[in-house]
Amino acid sequence: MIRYLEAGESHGKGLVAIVEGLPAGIPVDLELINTQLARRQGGHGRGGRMKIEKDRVEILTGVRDGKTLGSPVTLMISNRDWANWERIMSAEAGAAVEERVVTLPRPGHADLTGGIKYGQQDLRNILERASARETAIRVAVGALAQNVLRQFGVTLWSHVVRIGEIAAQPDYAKLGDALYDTAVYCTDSTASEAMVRRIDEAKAQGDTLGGVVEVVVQGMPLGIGSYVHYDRKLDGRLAQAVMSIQAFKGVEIGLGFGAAQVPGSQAHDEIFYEAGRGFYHKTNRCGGLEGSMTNGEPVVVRGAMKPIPTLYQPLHSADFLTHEAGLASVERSDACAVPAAAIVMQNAVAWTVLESFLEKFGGDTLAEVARNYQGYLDAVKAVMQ
Ligand code: EPS
Repeated sequence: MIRYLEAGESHGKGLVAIVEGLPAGIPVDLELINTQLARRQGGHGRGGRMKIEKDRVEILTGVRDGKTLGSPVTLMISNRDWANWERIMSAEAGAAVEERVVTLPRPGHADLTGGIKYGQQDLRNILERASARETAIRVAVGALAQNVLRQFGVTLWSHVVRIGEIAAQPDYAKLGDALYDTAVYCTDSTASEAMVRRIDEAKAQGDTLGGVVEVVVQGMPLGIGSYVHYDRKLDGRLAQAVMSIQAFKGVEIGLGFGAAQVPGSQAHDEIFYEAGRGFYHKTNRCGGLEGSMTNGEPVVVRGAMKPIPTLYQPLHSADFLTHEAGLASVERSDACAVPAAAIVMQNAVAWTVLESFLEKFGGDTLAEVARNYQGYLDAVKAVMQ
């Protein structure tokens, strides 16, 4: 129903996306998109590049008078750093490709395998696209999806639940806009202070830190996704969305890996019924997904991010061209981008949730989708009573 393509290099002119299939008549709140972009740039532990960039989205096509037209929507984010790279990254033959050449691949990055696979001599040609700079445009696309979802009362929040060895005790009452004014987007203020100290320590040691982030989707009606075939399963689609984010190495839904450690009596959510309210659960161990369909409870997804591979105290490497031993290349780095990754994951999940939502309720206009949605809610209500 909906799809998008996106492109862009980290130090190129900018990042672009073409989003196709959105219904006509969706109000587009640019502030919502730009707020998500600003949050992605924030969080304690970010490096020098974020002082250069001030990401704002530009809409080139598909929106008029503040509403989608049903035609493809083109989004663009300019790279301010382009001013410093224009000669080197130029598309024209004769670009200054002899400058800022990278030949010492970073362990854990795409550099080495990418260089071999794509037949390059300069590993810059790999890192430019592998860079997490790309997540800026994915956040813009996901924030556009959030514009659609909020028409139906679906809202998404993200927060940090672990940085390195410091784990938080989440306080879900604190999920809200004010969270993103805090240092590491963590709802546990004691853990938050410890995380800031730990990030400073890692930075001083020239090291980097990973962590775990969680996304909560509120307001999803039950029955989005499907159990009938592997590629309609919402669990699987969410896992793909999360694992497609740079540096993510694990994903969990609800209890996740924890469900493997407890007996069935503590792994599932018992079903209750109350006249007027219908069927309900008292717990949400399944993270809002049973049989790969939403069950009406909040959807809870976690992702694990490994530490960023660009270390100021670089790891051992070997030169791509001379094969001599050396230390991995480093220009600039973030000591910790886990808070930023929370925002990236929130928007990646928003896109996937919207895909499944529109598969069920899709139409050419917002009004048509709203009719389909309301008709379904009425049918659900009839069963509940
Ligand atoms: C990144 C390296 C750094 C990060 C970048 C991701 O870029 P630079 O080498 O220009 O300092 O700042 O992240 C972003 C630019 C961003 O917008 O998040 C990498 O190698 O993945």
